[in-house]
Amino acid sequence: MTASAERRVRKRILIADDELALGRSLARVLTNAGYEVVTVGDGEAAVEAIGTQHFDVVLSDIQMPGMTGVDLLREIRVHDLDVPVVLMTADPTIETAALAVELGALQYLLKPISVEVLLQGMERATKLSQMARIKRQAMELLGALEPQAGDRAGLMASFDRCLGSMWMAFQPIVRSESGAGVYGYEALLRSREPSLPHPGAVLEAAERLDRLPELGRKLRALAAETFASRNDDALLFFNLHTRDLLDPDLSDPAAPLSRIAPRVILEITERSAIDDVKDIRTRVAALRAMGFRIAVDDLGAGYAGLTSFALLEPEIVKLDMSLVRGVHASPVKAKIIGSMTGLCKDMGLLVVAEGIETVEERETLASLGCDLMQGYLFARPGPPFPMAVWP
Ligand code: G
Ligand code: MN
Repeated sequence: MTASAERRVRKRILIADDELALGRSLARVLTNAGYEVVTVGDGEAAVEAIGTQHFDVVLSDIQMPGMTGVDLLREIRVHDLDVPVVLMTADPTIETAALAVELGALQYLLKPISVEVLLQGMERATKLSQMARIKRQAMELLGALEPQAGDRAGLMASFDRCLGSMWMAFQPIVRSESGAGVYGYEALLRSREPSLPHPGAVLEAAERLDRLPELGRKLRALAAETFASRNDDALLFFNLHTRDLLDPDLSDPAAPLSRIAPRVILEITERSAIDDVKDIRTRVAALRAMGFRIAVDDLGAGYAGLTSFALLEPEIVKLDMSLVRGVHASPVKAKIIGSMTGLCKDMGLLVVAEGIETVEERETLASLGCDLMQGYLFARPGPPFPMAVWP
């Protein structure tokens, strides 16, 4: 099925609310909008429905007798890891609502809910529900991640040497349409330390030595310093470690990267968990208020589910290169990418395809709707700033 055909199937919504009149009126609005709706009056009935039927979205009240919406969320995850759960509450101060989002609810809606907010919320939720399914297909296709092993000896000395000699490479990100017009550059850590030869090794060392904040600050300063000298409108794509979100320096207005925030896209990878970062939504909102934009990196190769979309509300997504590789010869990959780009377009997100190495991959990705492209085909990462070609 194509992405548009998938979208035409009627989506099923489960409403759980002990105020039956309200549940019915929500159901009426959603049915008129083309959804198939099942309404139940408490959490227990909701759990039973979830166990026996398929739903694309669950819309539940937070305070219900017997079982709260948050308990319900936990129960639902026993049966279905992906279905988006949207919570409703009449109490804007309620802490459970914010907590529920950190636990895995997609969002919460404040009662009374206007028709417009309801329909918008359900449209986003059904799109993300499809996204979660497609991501799971991608992960099954690509296989799980392998844990990294390592050796501890000499790590401290190696890391010190590395910090003193590392540099930032930049790789252009080009527009799919205009034949290599540069949209921005991704900054990439490069090490000169032989015992920590690639970025993964440097990050792992920093993690084990508890020195991630120091590494992050240094990298942000290096990238910002180099980029500040450009006076065009190219954007800087900068990779954050999830731990960086906890560093006050990241949101310090005086920090070097903060000063060019409106030109910066912060990439946050799906390869590590973000839902254990305390107050992540507040932190991301503060970054956005400073002008930063957010990209979900490595889509298709990391965690399944909707956490990254729910917590980060990204402006940009970057498809992992394992999905991109050989896409012209893989109908399964092409279908997955086509569905992802279709959904992202509907949600107003830009899609970057990473790791493009051949003209065949580029042509297929352009036809599948990727807006932006990055890879050795256009330019390898290099000292500031490599020229992009369009072979
Ligand atoms: O995790 P993230 O997607 O930020 O990593 C990007 C990495 O991919 C960089 O280390 C970069 O050197 C590498 N890279 C960039 N373009 C290509 C490419 O076309 N092919 C391959 N194999 N690697 C690439
Ligand atoms: Mn990246």
